[in-house]
Amino acid sequence: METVEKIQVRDDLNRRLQNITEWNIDKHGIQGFCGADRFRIRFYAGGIVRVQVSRYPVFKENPYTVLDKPPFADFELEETEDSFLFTTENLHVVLEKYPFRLTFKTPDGKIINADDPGLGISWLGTEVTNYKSLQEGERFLGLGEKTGHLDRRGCAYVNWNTDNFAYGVEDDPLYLSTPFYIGLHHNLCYGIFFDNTHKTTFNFGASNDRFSYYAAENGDLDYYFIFRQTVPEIIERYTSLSGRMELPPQWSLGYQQCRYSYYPESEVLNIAKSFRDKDLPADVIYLDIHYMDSYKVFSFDQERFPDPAEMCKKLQKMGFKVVVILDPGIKIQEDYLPYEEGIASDHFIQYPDEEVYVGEVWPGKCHFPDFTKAETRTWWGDWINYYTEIGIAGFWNDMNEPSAWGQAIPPVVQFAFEGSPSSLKEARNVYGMQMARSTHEGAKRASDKRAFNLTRAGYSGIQRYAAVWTGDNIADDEHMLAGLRLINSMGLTGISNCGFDLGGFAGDASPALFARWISIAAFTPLFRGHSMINSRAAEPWAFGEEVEEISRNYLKLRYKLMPYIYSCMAESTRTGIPLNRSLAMHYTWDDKVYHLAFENQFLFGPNILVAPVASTKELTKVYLPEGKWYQFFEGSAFTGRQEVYAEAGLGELPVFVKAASVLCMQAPVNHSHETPKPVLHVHVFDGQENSSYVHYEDDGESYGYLQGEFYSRKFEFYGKESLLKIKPPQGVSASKYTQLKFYFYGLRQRPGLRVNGELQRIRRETVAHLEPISEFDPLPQAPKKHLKIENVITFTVPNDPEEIRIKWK
Ligand code: MIG
Repeated sequence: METVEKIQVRDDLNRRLQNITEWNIDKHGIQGFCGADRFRIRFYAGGIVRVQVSRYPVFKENPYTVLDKPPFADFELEETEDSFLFTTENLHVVLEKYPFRLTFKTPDGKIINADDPGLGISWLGTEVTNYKSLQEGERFLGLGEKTGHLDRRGCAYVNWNTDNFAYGVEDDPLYLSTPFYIGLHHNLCYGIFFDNTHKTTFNFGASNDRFSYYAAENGDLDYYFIFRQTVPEIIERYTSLSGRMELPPQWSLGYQQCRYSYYPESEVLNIAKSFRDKDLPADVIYLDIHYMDSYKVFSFDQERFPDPAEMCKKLQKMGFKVVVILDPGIKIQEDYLPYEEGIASDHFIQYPDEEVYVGEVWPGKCHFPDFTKAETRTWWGDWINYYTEIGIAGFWNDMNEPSAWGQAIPPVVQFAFEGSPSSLKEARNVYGMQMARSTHEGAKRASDKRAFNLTRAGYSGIQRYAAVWTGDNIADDEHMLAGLRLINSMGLTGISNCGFDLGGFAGDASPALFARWISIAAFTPLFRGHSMINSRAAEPWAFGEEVEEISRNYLKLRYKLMPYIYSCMAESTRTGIPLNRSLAMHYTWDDKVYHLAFENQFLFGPNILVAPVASTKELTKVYLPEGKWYQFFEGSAFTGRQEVYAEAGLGELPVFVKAASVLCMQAPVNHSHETPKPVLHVHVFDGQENSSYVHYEDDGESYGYLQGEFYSRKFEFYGKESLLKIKPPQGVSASKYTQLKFYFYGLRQRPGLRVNGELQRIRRETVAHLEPISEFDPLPQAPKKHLKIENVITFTVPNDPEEIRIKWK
């Protein structure tokens, strides 16, 4: 046995994990010791391997993220003098004994991921680090809400949930920590979820050319290694560990109007009425902190909101749902029930000497609930009833990093951490997620309707409890585009429902910026306008008539796309694959998608490609990946794997649809509780590939879908056979649509269309997804362009439950 220690270092300062001295193989893997340090390796189904290394007498685990472990996988073991070779499913795992080093390989011997031979796993004081050799050409994706580029190679990041007001587009950290990334090289992809809630650092070859690493200030080296063939499969596995989103209420996928703050009641009602008067579809209006009495959560200001239940009723009649902000800080004030109860039942965070911690936030001096304690979560959750009972339908968990004036809560404060008390150092990154969880669980107990829940802070697994928004962004083009990278990156990290403050929170949007931002945001899951106190008015009508018309166009488009959006969200609850997908998700090995000019492009669901453009540009280059693409608004077709120029005047967002696909739309509605016209518009884009798509409907707000109260129907597209099969529906509910109207793009002049064998009579129609914009300029240089597609082949058939077969030549 040789020892690798050449230089003597002080053991407590810099120490490497050493030789394996003892081990024990069991059914699920191996565990043992390297001197005083313990390790354990477990093999799970689906190409997942968990590695734990600890300097403590028992392994430390995060109780909040991996709630259900996948089934164990079988493995074969070959032992040599100085190594173990585990073979499981598609993976070879080599564990060297002297010293402890891990290498993950494919069955044919290609290295997927390997510990740095010299440094492997090491400690600097209490900080534990796993060094991984950089592979040639290795790229890195993920880490959720992190600024920077799509490919994170050469960059380093810190996970430490931070209230970062008006952050710069390169700032780190922000509000949310998801220590999961995907590595890519030589057509191999893997995921690593470093499940440690302490402050963690990820370095993807920043300031060095030797290794990537992840490190945690304290706790164990505890990670899940995931090997799959494709990025979506890795996300599917990662979300099988960290959880998936529940189906949000359909209204929450409509337009949401927020403001810091709308008050009093008359203003809230006026804003809602303006949406209806101006024919601008919307579903949600928010109450920010000014609805509260002295900023006390679970209270209303009596003067501004004398009868909130009555107000909610009026809004409900107009088709609006109300979402209220919740801040965790509980004002220290006698006779304020949440304070009294919190003190009496020990719900607040304390110092180790048992003095209750005091921090200052909006209400003044506050105590903070310890959401890492089950009783406290139940207590907070029960308070949610205060709102649901008066008709509030959604919750907005803010300031939950947690944030307190000074932004430096002393790390010594204590948290119950599910019975193994800990300090802020371990609890900070999960605090926001546990607040969101308390709210979500409370809302579920309080009502049989799905509530909408939104959070600013979170940790891996947050998708189970809430949607996420990217906090206090800035009203400029750079921020808008950087925000899309945050959203797409969250999608790579299991967060399927997220968005940004469209228009920008801090600062004043220009009319052009607002118009562009609302057009782009129509293609993000959370579609919410918000802006800061003392900034200019930022409703869709506040920027002049032209911007109002553009906004109306994209608001209506959003509602026309609702069948597709809702179906994709339903799919995501089962797979974890998000609605917003960086091109790296499906075109992983195409270098162009990482090019700085194209890295913001994304797919919205499986079929729609959006090329975001700054508001100052009228023309842009778009990269179309492999396949064939149709300009969504104009119908023209392009072959992929090329850069094309696309016009991008204000109101004209470059959007493309993938060939060989089906896109289901409906007639516009004013809000999600308005019944759409009973016609499902099925847009079919001809192409050579095969594809399938599951259309999904339910009542949009109850939990009945879990008992089969839904309607879903699979569309199978066979490109080579020129065949579309619509399979019989599933679920016990009826469809809202009694007719299917088809629109075919890319067919020959006389396509000889047959429906169930019968020759179908077709019509030719003009399709316009956007209305023409009025001419506001008295002396225009050129007439305004109306985006439309002429001569689209259409026909309508009843939405019969038997299989429908459509064939063309
Ligand atoms: O200290 O509630 O990110 O969206 O409008 C600021 C007021 C507190 C921060 C949130 C923002 C919200 C604001 N809040």
